Amino acid sequence: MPEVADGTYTRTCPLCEAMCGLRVQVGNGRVTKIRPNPDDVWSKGYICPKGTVLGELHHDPDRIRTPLVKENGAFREATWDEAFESCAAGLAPILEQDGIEAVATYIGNPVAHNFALSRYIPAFIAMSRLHSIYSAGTVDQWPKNLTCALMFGGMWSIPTPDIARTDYLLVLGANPHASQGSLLAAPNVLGHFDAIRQRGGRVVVVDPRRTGTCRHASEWVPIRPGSDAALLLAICHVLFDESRVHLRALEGKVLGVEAVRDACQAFAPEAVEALTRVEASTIRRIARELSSADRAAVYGRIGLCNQEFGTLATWLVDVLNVLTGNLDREGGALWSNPIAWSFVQLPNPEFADGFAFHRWKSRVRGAPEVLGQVPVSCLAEEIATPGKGRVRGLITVAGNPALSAPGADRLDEALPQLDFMISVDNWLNETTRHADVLLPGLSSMEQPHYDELLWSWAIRNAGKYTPALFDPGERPHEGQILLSLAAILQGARPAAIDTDALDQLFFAGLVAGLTQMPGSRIEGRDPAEIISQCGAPGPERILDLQIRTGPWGDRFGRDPDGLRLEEMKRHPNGIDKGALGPRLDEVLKTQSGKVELAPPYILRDLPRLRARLTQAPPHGFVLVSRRHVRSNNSWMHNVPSLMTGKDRCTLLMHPEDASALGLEDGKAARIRSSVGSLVVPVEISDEMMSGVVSLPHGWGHDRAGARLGVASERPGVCNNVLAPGTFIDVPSGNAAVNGIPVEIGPG
Ligand SMILES: Nc1nc2c(c(=O)[nH]1)N[C@H]1C(S)=C(S)[C@@H](COP(=O)(O)OP(=O)(O)OC[C@H]3O[C@@H](n4cnc5c(=O)[nH]c(N)nc54)[C@H](O)[C@@H]3O)O[C@H]1N2
Ligand SMILES: Nc1nc2c(c(=O)[nH]1)N[C@H]1C(S)=C(S)[C@@H](COP(=O)(O)OP(=O)(O)OC[C@H]3O[C@@H](n4cnc5c(=O)[nH]c(N)nc54)[C@H](O)[C@@H]3O)O[C@H]1N2
Ligand code: SF4
Ligand SMILES: [Mo]
Repeated sequence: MPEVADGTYTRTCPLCEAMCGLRVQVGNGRVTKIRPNPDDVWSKGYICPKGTVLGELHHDPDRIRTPLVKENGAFREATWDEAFESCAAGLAPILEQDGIEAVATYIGNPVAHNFALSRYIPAFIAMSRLHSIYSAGTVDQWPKNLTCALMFGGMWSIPTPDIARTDYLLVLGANPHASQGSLLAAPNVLGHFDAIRQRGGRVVVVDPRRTGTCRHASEWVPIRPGSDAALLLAICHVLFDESRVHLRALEGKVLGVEAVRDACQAFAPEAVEALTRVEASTIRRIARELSSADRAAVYGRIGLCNQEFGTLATWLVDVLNVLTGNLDREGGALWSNPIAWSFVQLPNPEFADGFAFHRWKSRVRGAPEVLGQVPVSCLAEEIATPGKGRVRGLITVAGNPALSAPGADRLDEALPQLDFMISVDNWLNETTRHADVLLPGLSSMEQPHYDELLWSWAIRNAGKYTPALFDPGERPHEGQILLSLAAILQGARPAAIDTDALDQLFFAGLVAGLTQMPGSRIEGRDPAEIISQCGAPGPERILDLQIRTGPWGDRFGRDPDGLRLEEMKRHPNGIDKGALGPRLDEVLKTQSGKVELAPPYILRDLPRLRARLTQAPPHGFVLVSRRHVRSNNSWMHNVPSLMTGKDRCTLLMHPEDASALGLEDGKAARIRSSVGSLVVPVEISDEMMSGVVSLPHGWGHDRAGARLGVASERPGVCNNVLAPGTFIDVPSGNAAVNGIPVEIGPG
């Protein structure tokens, strides 16, 4: 008997920030087809090729459904009780001898997309008392977190470009043609770019590669990787020089305008030409266009963050939005106000007295802590270097750092040196093959869906709930897995763990915190009274709380017509509360109560950039990364229908560069950096600017012991073998996986 009745079901795709609405057809207990949902209030029928493969992911014969425990070097299937007993037995000697300090966790990207993980990762961190925390964040948005912390007072107070209403959009280091938008949640981003042009506006894309996004833009501006901060400072320079700074409604709400004026003195357009390879006249023109447009927004993403001057470049995006008076303004950059708030919006008690960095340093390299983390590239040496404080135990949660971290091969060599490793993951892959215990979560279709984090930078104030489609039976959701692991880390015996009781403890703390939080929508209420109105433990109860205490919530009876989860459930196509509006006063949490345009910590990095202006531009090639719409970081290459067509793991190179090196299209080249070397087929294309080559990230599926039948047939190579772990953006510690100096020759 099929467990699900034949029919068509409404769902939200959990794979990326576009959060598209889907219609899933089920026959005989299997997904037979997935189409876009035209009635979805948010995505209105938009979808990309990945949205159609959720069935393939769910039915993937390689997806792990039963816990695996390693015995004598080989995995065997185990019961959940056995698996947790193994976790406790494996961690016990480490905890007894060296304490919790010797156990680290690595938190991967899907945590942000998974219904249960996103709502229980805070509980896991708090209850386990783990403090050695690594994450994909330090190869991603750490510079943005840093600049938002200092400028606006919240590391996740990230303004989103209002692409639906702007007239002028300056895009740097983002390729929504592949990514579908990042720190910018919007379905059909490129459709918005087209619409901007159709209404007479302009879209300018700054990128060393003429990406698919450029086909939807008015102009492509090629730039030398890593030099965007100089370009943006030169734009600021022109704004000051030509009296084009107009704060508009921000007048009186901003500190540090003069300091920015001083900072960009040395960066006249002519002074940055050689470094950026962008002509001074182009820079002046962009500055004039940006400041004359009625409504304009600057938007930067991974190409800005994952580079040597990630913090400066990321900071300057919002500096320009302020100097042109477009921050917190319709058609500029605005903060969303989602139906269900996210945990990341809660005040962080660690920084109650303001943000402090470098509070401690990593043991081996001495890398300073920033926002509670050191670069993920430190993890390999922290495991491999003997001595007091060595990382002996590791818990990975939905992450594949053996491919995604810079210096990936070093980590791959270090992981077997751990005394014990646990992975919470749905596949046996390059990372999890090293685990001693693999604890699988549910598939996205075996659990409800409602994005926890991503609505925080959505282009509309909205929300969407999807119930589970397939019954997971007795298998625990990842919240229960994490709570069990937290208890084990605190010394509990697995047989004695009651995850509902732990859930209750976490939830009660959350409610109590909200009742005491000034300005919260249940401030001053009795926590017991609130909890009595909530349902059973689980991620849905947390979501219900997030909705009911959100801007449109029922405030537990205070606003009887307000929203609650029950009401969301009656609207499977989502609820839309309209376009974004100004809310700076609500968002701003700096100590000064103003936007801090020139935080000293950020300005301190300027001399490092200024030095580059007078240095001779480096010779040789630099490597950047790319994404493809049919991949998702490292973990969707096992989906047969996404793997058809020509090889995608190629080294993109300009025709003149290829002919100078005597390389032919489709033939192998050897690419070397200071830390590694790879052989990879060349793909010649004039979409690359000369001197820059590009490899996709997330490949290299040829490792023994992984169980990825489809991916291993076309493994590709891991570009992070070439990424030196010490090549970082200094203020944030974020990895510079773009702009890596490389040498290239025949393969
Ligand atoms: N060179 C280079 N390196 C990069 C980047 C780059 O552009 N260039 N990009 C960086 C960025 S932005 C990111 S975000 C990171 C990503 O780095 P990671 O988060 O480490 O890697 P992913 O490839 O996203 O791996 C996701 C893991 O989660 C598992 N998984 C998938 N779905 C689920 C689920 O529902 N539950 C559980 N428990 N597990 C699940 C997968 O099997 C896989 O093991 O990579 C970074 N690394
Ligand atoms: N299909 C698909 N979608 C995804 C992902 C995926 O792997 N596949 N990953 C998801 C994740 S985790 C993230 S973080 C987002 C990322 O989303 P995006 O930021 O849009 O990421 P990319 O598509 O890698 O585009 C980055 C662009 O930066 C350019 N670039 C590199 N170096 C520089 C530089 O120094 N300066 C400038 N100006 N540009 C530079 C690259 O050439 C590339 O075109 O995508 C998400 N969405
Ligand atoms: S753009 Fe594609 S992967 Fe992203 S949510 Fe939509 S269908 Fe899913
Ligand atoms: Mo990412």
